[in-house]
Amino acid sequence: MSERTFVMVKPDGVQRGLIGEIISRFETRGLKLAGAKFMQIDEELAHEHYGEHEDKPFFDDLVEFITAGPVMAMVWEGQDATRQVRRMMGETDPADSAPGTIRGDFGLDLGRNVIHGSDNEDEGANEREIALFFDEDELVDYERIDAEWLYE
Ligand code: D4T
Repeated sequence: MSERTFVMVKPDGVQRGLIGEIISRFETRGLKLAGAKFMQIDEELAHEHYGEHEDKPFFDDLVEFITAGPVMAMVWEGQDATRQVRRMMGETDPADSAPGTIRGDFGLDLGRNVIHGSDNEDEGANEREIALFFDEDELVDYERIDAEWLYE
């Protein structure tokens, strides 16, 4: 089933020049870009986005890191998009991520894991995170010209 998923290149990925490489991976996989916003996350948005981790010992460092520089927030669309993006990202800890995954190819440290993607284990996370970062009129509805060659 076609679905939309929220994806974000974190400040480390932006600073390290990985935006293009990461977008390219999703594009060539066949996913469709539905929205993109290059922006800086403020404290308030960081607290909303990472609210589930508020009580964790790493929370303050996480907020400091995610607000430390610009991020590339995106919405990607396609069949099983949420799960496929998560598989392409690798594990939360780059050290446990297989080569070939984004974190496995571009990261070494848990606190610098390059990319975020909504988790469908977390009920409603996609819709919640998309709404946190995008207005509905910032998302674009169109067909990729190769759609009939991507899907049976
Ligand atoms: P995000 O949300 O950033 O895509 O990561 P995950 O969905 O893969 O993992 P998560 O929510 O469990 O962790 C959020 C974020 O916190 C950092 N982190 C996590 C950390 O710095 N120290 C830790 O011990 C953990 C568990 C990494 C990702």
